[in-house]
Amino acid sequence: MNEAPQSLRRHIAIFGRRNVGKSSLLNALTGQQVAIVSPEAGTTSDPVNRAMEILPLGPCLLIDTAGFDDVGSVGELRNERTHKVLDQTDMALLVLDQAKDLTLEKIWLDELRRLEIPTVIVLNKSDAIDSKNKTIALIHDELGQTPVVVSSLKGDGMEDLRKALVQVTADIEETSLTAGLAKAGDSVLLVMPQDPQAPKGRLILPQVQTIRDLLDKSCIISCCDVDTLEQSINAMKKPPSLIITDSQVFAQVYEKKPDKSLLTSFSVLMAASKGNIDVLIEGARAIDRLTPQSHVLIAEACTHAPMSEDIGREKIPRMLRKRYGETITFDIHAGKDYPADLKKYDLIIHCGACMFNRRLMLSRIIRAREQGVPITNYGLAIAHVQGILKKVSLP
Ligand SMILES: Nc1nc2c(ncn2[C@@H]2O[C@H](COP(=O)(O)OP(=O)(O)OP(=O)(O)O)[C@@H](O)[C@H]2O)c(=O)[nH]1
Ligand code: SF4
Ligand SMILES: [Mg+2]
Repeated sequence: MNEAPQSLRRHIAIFGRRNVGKSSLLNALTGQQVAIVSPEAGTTSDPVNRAMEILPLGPCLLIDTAGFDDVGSVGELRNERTHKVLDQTDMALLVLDQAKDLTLEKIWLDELRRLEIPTVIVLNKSDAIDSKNKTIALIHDELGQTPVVVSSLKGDGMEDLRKALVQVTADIEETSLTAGLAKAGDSVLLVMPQDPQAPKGRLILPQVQTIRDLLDKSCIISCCDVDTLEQSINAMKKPPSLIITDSQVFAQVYEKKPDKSLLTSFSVLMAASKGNIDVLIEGARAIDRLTPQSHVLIAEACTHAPMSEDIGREKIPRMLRKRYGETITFDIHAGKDYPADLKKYDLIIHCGACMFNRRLMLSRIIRAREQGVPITNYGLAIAHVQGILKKVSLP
């Protein structure tokens, strides 16, 4: 339980052709022989994950992949798996061991740049390269970036690689969940109804993460249910500066909240920390442009057994049917299998992605944007339909 959840680890994926030393690099970075290495091309057939701390980056998940130049029908399948890793990649290491033909590397680098994934180019096998400076210059000319030079075999250059990773991290820093909404000494009231959807005996991840974020900021935290909201506020010497609510009871909480208290929801905080909040708000407004013929994709990032009164499968469809009638249609996709072709949809309503890293949500947002389909999340959709979105405080 002391381990950082995967969603909070920086996902660093290692890409490159077969045999360039990707698995050796993972071993050299972790200081352990975790990935199988061999002179045979195609040794790694499926992505291999390894959790580790990289100081000062903190908890990371290194992902070793199969070489992206694999051939044949099985090779094609491996390439597809490697390509799928992009969806969860916060940072990439693009590994090469020569500079003669960089056509494939160029294609991959273009894809990484398109997905806005910060990338470090790594020239491996420095111990076996004769004209190092010439090779570095060629790579720079072809790919527009100077490689970090390492030898995974000898362990050389690992410190330079860590430094390069730290440098690119600045681009993808996840901000504090309550950034700009709460500061040290503020009193914050959390409205957390524990309905049948809530897991028995524990709190859900967005609530746990919010409490941790507020504790780190030295805020004064209180929790209540909607039924005890008024009592809780009355018991306070002054109104809380911020109320964070479960989005399903937005409207009730808004009715009862003191004028001076800011109001937001756990899902709004998640939307801001996991994705691009502006795009997701724009997506929520697209609800007004739906018609009785619209086709909506409900996307859940993980698979869980549907529950009665499930927010994605029941509450949101019911809410939109009430407005647009029974002919509006919904497709539900759960887990990592997110449809590649989104064009048939008029709107995507995504879950809060609490179990996943920021990159997964960002890559889904980029894909939706490229295909011209608006995307929002559960909490923002509910807030918009209830007419509360304008009144919600954004981090
Ligand atoms: N000389 C030298 N050889 C290396 C270095 N890094 C890896 N190798 C060798 O290169 C070969 C391939 O290494 P791997 O780490 O298996 O390469 P890979 O990219 O994971 O290969 P696939 O899994 O087949 O895609 C092995 O024989 C390694 O010993 C290095 O820094 N220097
Ligand atoms: S479906 Fe989405 S919001 Fe629900 S637990 Fe999974 S990742 Fe979190
Ligand atoms: Mg390998």
